[in-house]
Amino acid sequence: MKGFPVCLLAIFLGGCATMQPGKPTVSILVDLDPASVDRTVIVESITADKEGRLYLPDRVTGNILRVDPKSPKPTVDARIAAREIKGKKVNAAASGLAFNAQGDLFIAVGPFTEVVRVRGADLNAQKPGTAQTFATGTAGANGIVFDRQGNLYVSGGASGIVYRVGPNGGAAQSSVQIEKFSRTLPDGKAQQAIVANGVEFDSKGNLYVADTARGAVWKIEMAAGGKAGKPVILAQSPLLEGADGLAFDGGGKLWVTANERNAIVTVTMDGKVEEIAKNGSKGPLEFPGNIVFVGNTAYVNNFDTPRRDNMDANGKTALDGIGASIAQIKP
Ligand SMILES: [Ca+2]
Ligand SMILES: [Ca+2]
Repeated sequence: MKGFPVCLLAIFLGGCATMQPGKPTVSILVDLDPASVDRTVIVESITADKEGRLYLPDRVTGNILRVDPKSPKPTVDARIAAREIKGKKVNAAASGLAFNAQGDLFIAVGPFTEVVRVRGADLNAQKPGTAQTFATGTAGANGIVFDRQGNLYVSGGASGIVYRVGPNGGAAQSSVQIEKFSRTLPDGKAQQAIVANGVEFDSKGNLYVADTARGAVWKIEMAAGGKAGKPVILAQSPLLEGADGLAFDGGGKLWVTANERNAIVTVTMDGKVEEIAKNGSKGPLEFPGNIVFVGNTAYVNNFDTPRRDNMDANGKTALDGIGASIAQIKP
């Protein structure tokens, strides 16, 4: 009843739902490994194409999974082949992914220190395409995002570097440096040192970087021509510990997954942090990795890493809950 007077007023102003302060609902769209809860599929990130279909790279197989929310049965639409590096087989273990304006899909692959590309025409469940090298020299490649000029920005994890790659790919250049930092998790043992994780642009072309280690979001103003300003902290809060993926909603509010807290929080442009959803180890959020909006619905990949609030009562595994999956958040 708390929102009732506001809602009554809103009826006269022509709307009600958007005025209601009620919490959004979180549920599971699809279990990506229905026979298991034990990481036979591992998805660290999610994105959507222009038609609203969802894409997630599976670290176990190198498959790029596609899920249409209207009929959520995953298909394999492309693959990232494992490589032999220094005599050892190295799996792609892909992280962030993003489409460019032309509809080609780009995927950050930390173990290759590369960003790879699948052409839009090769995203095909009947004949899955194979990813090819697009950008090199991106050590710790994690989150990726395009600016409006078609330049690709790639976060470098614990190094704090955000790389920049032109629209034609090639060797990455350092664009932004977030100061290094490390935090000890509440177990007193695990160290969290990733300061450049999820990356996102706002409508004005400013860059935002999720700082997992500090529990913070950085803002970087970008001058015309792409020169980056000095990073400033937009928000820092215990609610943001484990900050991983970022996405703006239609109202210009930044949504952040706080992976190690099994939580989703929002950050306003004046730095106010608010918790939207949080749960224990049983889900529906299980170490949420990234977030993407399709209309008013947000989709989140459950990375399901056994850490902090996502661990079972035994403090070692994350076997309760559903495991690798996509959670949906509806207003
Ligand atoms: Ca499962
Ligand atoms: Ca789990």
